[in-house]
Amino acid sequence: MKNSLALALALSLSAPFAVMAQNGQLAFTQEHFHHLDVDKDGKVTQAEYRQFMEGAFSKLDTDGNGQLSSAEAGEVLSAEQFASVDADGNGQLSRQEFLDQAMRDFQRADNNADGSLRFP
Ligand SMILES: [Ca+2]
Ligand SMILES: [Ca+2]
Ligand SMILES: [Ca+2]
Repeated sequence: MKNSLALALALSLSAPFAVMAQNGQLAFTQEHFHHLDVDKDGKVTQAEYRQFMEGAFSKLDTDGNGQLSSAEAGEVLSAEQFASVDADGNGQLSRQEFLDQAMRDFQRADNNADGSLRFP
């Protein structure tokens, strides 16, 4: 669960449909996948994923200071999840911390390490 929290939170934020995780693995619905696959080539590349997560960060950062406070992230992250993304432990999530977590999620989901995700 905490391993894929950034993806889960971004999807839950931006999409009117539920994220499903099965056996601890990321599980996209087809709708999720199409949403992430901006150029509709059937693959979600790292660039597409990163762009999506940048947007999610901006959406969460309601005061626009470039950091997520626990209050801003509180809607989608538990205190424990927040702490695990807050790498330097300063009580704020920087864009870098957020994207680092997101890209770790991507790499974990990219089973064959070809730099893109495909809908199963
Ligand atoms: Ca694509
Ligand atoms: Ca903020
Ligand atoms: Ca931090």
